[in-house]
Formats: sequence, C-alpha cells, structure tokens
Amino acid sequence: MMKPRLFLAPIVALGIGLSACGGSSTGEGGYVQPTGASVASIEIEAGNLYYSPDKVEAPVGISKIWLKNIESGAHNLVISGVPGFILEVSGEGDQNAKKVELEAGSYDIYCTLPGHRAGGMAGKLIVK
Ligand SMILES: [Cu+2]
Repeated sequence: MMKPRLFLAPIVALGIGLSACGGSSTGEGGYVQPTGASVASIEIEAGNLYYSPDKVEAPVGISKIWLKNIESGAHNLVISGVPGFILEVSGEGDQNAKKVELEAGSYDIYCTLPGHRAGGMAGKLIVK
C-alpha cells in the first residue's frame, strides 16, 4: 500500500496559501504595484454611475491612478488588461490610489459592481 500522506501535504499547504490572500485591503487580488517612481498622477472622480473625466490620458510608464468618491455609494475602478488592479472607494470623500505600469494603447476602465458598468460607469484610459 502507498503512503498518500507524502503527496497530500503540499496540496494542503497550497490551499492555505491561497485562502490567506483573500479580503486584504492592502493586497486585493494579489496585485503588485511597480516599485519605480511614477511619471504621472491621474485623478478620476467617481460619482453615482459615472467617472469624471470618463476619458483620461496617461504617459507610457508608471502612473499613479487616484480614484476619489464625490458622491455616496461604493465604487471601484479596474483597467482592462491589467489583472488584479482595482481601486475601491466606499462613501463620499473616500479615496484610493495605486501605481500601474502601462504600455501605449487604449484601455477600458470600469466599475465592477453589479449594474454599474452598464449604467454608465465606464471610460477610456489612453496611454501614449
Ligand atoms: Cu460603481
């Protein structure tokens, strides 16, 4: 008879490691910010089902993206093609910022809360 315990141990350890990642306010989705200095600071306001501006430009390289909540309600901002990146804000006046390194291109930004993107909480981030 074989000894399955030897093979089970690493699987259990992996499971614990994955579950420990969830729910942290500092490491949502395991996103790792670039360590270099940011060349631009981009500010986007979140209202109820809109961003202002809804079309923003950023230079190629590392930008620090700010999301500032100007109305009630919780919102967030993700960038298409940037896995794990999310800025979350809760009530009015709340703000959040993270650095992101971007190549030239047109990126969709949107709020992932149910109905928000379809309701108009979407925009474009143009990097050039
Ligand atoms: Cu939203």
